[in-house]
Amino acid sequence: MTKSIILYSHPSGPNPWKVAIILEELAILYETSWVAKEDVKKEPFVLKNPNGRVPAIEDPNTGVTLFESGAIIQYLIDTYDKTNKLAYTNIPEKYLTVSWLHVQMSGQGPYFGQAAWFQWSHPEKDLTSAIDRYTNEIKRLVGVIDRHLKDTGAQYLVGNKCTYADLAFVMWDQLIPQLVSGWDFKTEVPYFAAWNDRIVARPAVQKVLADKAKATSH
Ligand SMILES: N[C@@H](CCC(=O)N[C@@H](CS)C(=O)NCC(=O)O)C(=O)O
Repeated sequence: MTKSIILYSHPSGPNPWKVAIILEELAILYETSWVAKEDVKKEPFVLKNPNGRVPAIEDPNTGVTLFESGAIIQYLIDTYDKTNKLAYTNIPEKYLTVSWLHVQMSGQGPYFGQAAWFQWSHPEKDLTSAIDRYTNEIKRLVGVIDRHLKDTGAQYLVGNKCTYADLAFVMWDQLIPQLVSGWDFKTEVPYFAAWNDRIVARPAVQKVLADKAKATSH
């Protein structure tokens, strides 16, 4: 497994960076191939991801091409996490980790994404009810994680090990101060805030946040 994986990405959205975090955590060789926004829905990129979005990967070590960040993360764990650094093998922990990844993919990603769309990109501007809907969903979901961490007394979503599911949340969570302006979440959801701080402090996450800042600065 010595050839570099190609990660198809573009600088601004959080989803490709979720995959970069797993690549960094597992010290997997990779190169980033930037796909311009106007090219994601066209050939040749749609031959890699029929849904026309980044991320996608190509792994020359196995011949696998994959799309959807959650599926890519599970592939990287199954193929490269031989010491189970970021995953459990025992049941139910193994599947509870999958549950939280699904919460990220079906809840956090889409709702945070819609909040961002209606605040920053939608052409019409009289959008109070749409913005309220999605910012309330952000607060609800953050509250779910806060309560879960409080109830279990654990450091992470599944027990006391940081898994790929915890890591999948961190890029979107970085946007909370911008998406829900004026929300003192450090005080209102302290278990969530401490969990987020633990994840952000990891060297792999720091590296990816620095790479993203660099990629978006020009
Ligand atoms: N569910 C997908 C979402 C991917 C996604 O929305 N990617 C954004 C960038 S963060 C994108 O490609 N946007 C361009 C577009 O939709 O045209 C995943 O997690 O991989």
